[in-house]
Amino acid sequence: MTDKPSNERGLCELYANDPEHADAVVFGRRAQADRRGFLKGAGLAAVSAAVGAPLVFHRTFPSGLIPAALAQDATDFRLEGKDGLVVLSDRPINAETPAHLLDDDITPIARHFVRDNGVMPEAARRLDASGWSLSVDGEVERPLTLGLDELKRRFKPVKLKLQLECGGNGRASFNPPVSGNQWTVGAIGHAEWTGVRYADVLKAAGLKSSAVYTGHYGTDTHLSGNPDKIPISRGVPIAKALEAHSLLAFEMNGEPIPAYHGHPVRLVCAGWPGSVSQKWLSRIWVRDRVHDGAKMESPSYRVPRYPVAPGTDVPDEDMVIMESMPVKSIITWPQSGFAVAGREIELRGHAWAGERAVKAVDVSIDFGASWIRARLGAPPNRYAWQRWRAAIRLPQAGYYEAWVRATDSEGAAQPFAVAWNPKGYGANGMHRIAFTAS
Ligand SMILES: Nc1nc2c(c(=O)[nH]1)N[C@H]1C(S)=C(S)[C@@H](COP(=O)(O)O)O[C@H]1N2
Ligand SMILES: [Mo]
Repeated sequence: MTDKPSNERGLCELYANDPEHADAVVFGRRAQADRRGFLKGAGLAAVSAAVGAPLVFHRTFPSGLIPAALAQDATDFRLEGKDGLVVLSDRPINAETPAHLLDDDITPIARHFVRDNGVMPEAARRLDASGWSLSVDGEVERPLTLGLDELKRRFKPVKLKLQLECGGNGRASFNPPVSGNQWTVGAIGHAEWTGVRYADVLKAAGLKSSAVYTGHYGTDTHLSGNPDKIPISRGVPIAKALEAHSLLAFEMNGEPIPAYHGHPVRLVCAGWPGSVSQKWLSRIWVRDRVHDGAKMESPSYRVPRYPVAPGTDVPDEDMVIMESMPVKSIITWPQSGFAVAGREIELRGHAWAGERAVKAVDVSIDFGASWIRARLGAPPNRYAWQRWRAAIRLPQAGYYEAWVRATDSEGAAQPFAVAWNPKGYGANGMHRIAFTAS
């Protein structure tokens, strides 16, 4: 186990220049404080002094908890065209969105997280689709090669609001830490995608009865510069590809897909780890077996087939491919650190549940001792996130935390602390923010 999250160049530079700041960016101040034992065993008075206000629900404040007020990230890095995102790495580009910037129902392009495994293709950077084509081959009756105009002309356009979440979102909450980008809560976005159905394209090619899985390829290149190496090539079972919400998208929020997000065409196979939604899509290889492309192999995007104790070494053969992402929610208003004047506050945010729907959202302001049911909106379409709101009365002035917990259509609820796994996937512990009332 390593506590260095990544050996990618951007982070190395960051560590070389300012290791303390790098720790805060990469692990979050919460983990940083944890590792130093900063708040270990701190008494109530010390906690109150640290957050700058008395703890109203001090009787239910769990010992050893780091107050959410001290668990915020900061960074000086900026990504062009991305507004306020926290850059975890600049090569490859990995940037997440602070929770309060995810308040919109549709995430603006400037606020949608970016997760690259390799180097963005040059043509995409110039928004040049002239040389682009997509091939569909393998276990099909009629292999296809499609240009952009043909793709748009031949198949019916579909517009859907779809959540896209990185499998590693929330990894920073793992203890012991696991390697990889230390995403906190913001490797999630919810855009309106326009495209054609993956199913329609596969039907046009004619699936053979031997077709069981897809293999996706993009035009991005490997970080090493070696043209024989592929940064990522994942796939899905045929049933997921044929699902009516799986798209070959060419527009994001009504614009041609921007360079960062896969110009000119990407897949969106919602509800599953974001890695199956290939950007800069150039080839679909229909397979007669589970695809074995880059990052399909164990332990990438896999979780143990049985529960494991934190820190356990799990043999590769006991790791299974992650499919649906688990139920999750975030508080998008207020921003952590907000000062309320008065005794009333309306909290709001979004909730989503991978392949499932969200059935209920509950909020606590007393560290989980009691819960308040939030109002929950219906999703505009399947795989869209759902808006929740909760009007709360505060008993007195002081320091509060708001915790949020969503429950899905099968009754699965978010845990306080996530089940640990070796690669840090599917972390869905409750989101917490801090606020004070005066
Ligand atoms: N070609 C290609 N597609 C890719 C990736 C990549 O590195 N290359 N990253 C994947 C991962 S891990 C995620 S989480 C999503 C992120 O999509 P976004 O950058 O549009 O938010 O794209 C996926 N598709
Ligand atoms: Mo991802």
